Amino acid sequence: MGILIIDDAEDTRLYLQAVLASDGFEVYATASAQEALAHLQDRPSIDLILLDVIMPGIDGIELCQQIKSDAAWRDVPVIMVTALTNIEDLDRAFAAGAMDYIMKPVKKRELLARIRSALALKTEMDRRKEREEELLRVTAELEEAVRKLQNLSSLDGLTGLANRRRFDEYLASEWKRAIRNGTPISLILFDIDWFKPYNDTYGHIQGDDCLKAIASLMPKVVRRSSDLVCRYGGEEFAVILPDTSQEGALAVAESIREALSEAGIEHRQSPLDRVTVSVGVATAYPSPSSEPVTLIGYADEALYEAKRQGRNRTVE
Ligand code: GH3
Ligand code: MG
Ligand code: MG
Ligand code: MG
Repeated sequence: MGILIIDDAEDTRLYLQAVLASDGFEVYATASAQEALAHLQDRPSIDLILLDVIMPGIDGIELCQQIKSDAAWRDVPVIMVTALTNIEDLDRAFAAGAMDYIMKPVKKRELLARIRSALALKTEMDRRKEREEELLRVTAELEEAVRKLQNLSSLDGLTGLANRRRFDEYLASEWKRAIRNGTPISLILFDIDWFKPYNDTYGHIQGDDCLKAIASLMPKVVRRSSDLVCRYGGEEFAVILPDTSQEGALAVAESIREALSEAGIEHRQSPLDRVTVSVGVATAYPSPSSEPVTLIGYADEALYEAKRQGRNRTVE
């Protein structure tokens, strides 16, 4: 254990040094604040500081303040060594961060007892700090794991879009918000045209790739951060558009349909020789007596109508 003595009186320094060295401590003696600071810079392995109060230049209390305001030394316990006449300074010494004090003339047994108890307190504080840091780390890891699980449980594994569970949650919460704010909410449902023949022709793996390709087109056409694109079912997708009128939703729906058609994914069994989608759009002004399921019903009817009218079109 390394102890740094700071005292301008040589006899005190020599005495403290002798007592501590004979008790097995590694002792460093300095005669001024400047000398002590230089020593601390060079030798960081100091476990405790014995600090005289009255010294020419920077006195003990000011030095204690300096040490305690430096992150590198903050945790090193400081014991003030003071003459009876400086007892009024003790309040200031404790305010400056001193852990304990000892009166001059220093008695050997008291000195060793106070040093041991300061070092024990320091060890206990270190242990507590370690436990707190460990607890913080574990808490952060746990929060991260919970976030990951929440993500996993709300995302569709194939496309990375929101899944049906997330769709239901988001629609319910946005429905409530729309009631509070008196704003509309729109829903787009779209379904791949002739997808069964697509799978039959190209195989299920390419069918999956087609679903992924469609999902990856979505960020370009659905841009508001409050909009949520979901994989609603097998080859059916949904977009929840909070605070969006019928007109706005129709524009988004048409840009989805066009973007897909323009992507030109080959589909020999489709009349247009490429993958297309049919789109249904519905808009509601939610009220406390209404339910989100009615909006889904309207969008579904519109989608069915788009299929009936020949596919690759949007119906509201
Ligand atoms: P329509 O134009 O009327 O929508 O005809 P369709 O053939 O697309 O409709 P249908 O509902 O008969 O077929 C949907 C097909 O989508 C059947 C099913 O095998 C396929 N499908 C559903 N989910 C997946 C999936 O995750 N991967 C693949 N590859 N195919 C899927
Ligand atoms: Mg002095
Ligand atoms: Mg379908
Ligand atoms: Mg289909």
